[in-house]
Amino acid sequence: MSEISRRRAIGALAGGAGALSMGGVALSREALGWSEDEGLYTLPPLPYPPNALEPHIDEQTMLVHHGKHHAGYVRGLNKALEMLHQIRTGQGDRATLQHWQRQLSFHAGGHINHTLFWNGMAPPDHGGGGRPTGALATQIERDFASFDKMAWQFRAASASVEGSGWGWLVWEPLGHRLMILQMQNQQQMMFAGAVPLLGVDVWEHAYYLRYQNRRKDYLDAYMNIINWSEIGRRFDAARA
Ligand code: MN3
Repeated sequence: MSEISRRRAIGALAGGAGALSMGGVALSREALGWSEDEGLYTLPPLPYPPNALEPHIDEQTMLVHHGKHHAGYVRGLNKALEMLHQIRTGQGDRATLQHWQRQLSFHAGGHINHTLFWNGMAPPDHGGGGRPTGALATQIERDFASFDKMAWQFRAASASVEGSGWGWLVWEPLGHRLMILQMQNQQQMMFAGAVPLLGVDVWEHAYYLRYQNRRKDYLDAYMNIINWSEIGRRFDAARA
């Protein structure tokens, strides 16, 4: 996924098509936690209480996933940016450039993926689950024949990611169509131009406490908490 596409996705997330009110919290430019004053990324709060997605995703998983794993990506991103700054200005070891470039890609991927992930879910009684409507629903029918076929491929592709990674529904703007992709780790196997719309985390840390090795059960549960209105908003923004 190119940086431009990531920025487009985050720009959309940040309210380019109008602020979204979710759980009383309006998403804004601060959705990604960038602090202009400090020149650092900060961990954005969850858009709902950590127990809000029970029983589909349990509170302890949410607390550890957000407070430890996602926080780690934010720290890693800031560290990579700082080390690359030092290398550019002659204070750092140029021989380590490749290492920090890899760190940048991995941790920026982690931070953006998780920010999209949290905001792409909602409790079932606050808009989670169901099916998309509007232009996204029409596009899904065009590109996958039906919502059910898309949902099947999304779950199957996500279930079969080797090791740690993500399943994504993306907008491919050149072909003007939706696609489902697998992502390994936080950044591999996405192609330039793909705009992320819906992504599910299939690292074991996302489901192991409740589901152990039953990734498919976790994915079935995940379908009950997808915030389709937010995904539809990202789709509209990606095509604008
Ligand atoms: Mn994760």
